Amino acid sequence: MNLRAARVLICVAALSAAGAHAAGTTHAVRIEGMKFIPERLEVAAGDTVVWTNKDFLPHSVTAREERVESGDLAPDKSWRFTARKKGEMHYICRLHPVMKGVLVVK
Ligand SMILES: [Cu+2]
Repeated sequence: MNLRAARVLICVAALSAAGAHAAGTTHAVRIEGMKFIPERLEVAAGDTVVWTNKDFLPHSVTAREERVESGDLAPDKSWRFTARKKGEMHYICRLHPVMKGVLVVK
């Protein structure tokens, strides 16, 4: 086994150890073609959601009522958010308010 493979293995082991204690899993939402994909995502309280902008222009993840704001996400940038409050969080892209998504926290 080369050094790089060994490092990857150690890393995976560390992550699984951390996972045993951490409450939640991580979910991915892609921002592509002026859409949040998936548009509706169900997660458990304590889970983390990572939005990644795969478009060529900046976007945001904004839920004003919940005071959730990613800031402008440049192309290829990601933003992570840990969902703590149960319920539906409706969000938009502040720069293109036609873009809508909903995070359902159970
Ligand atoms: Cu946008």
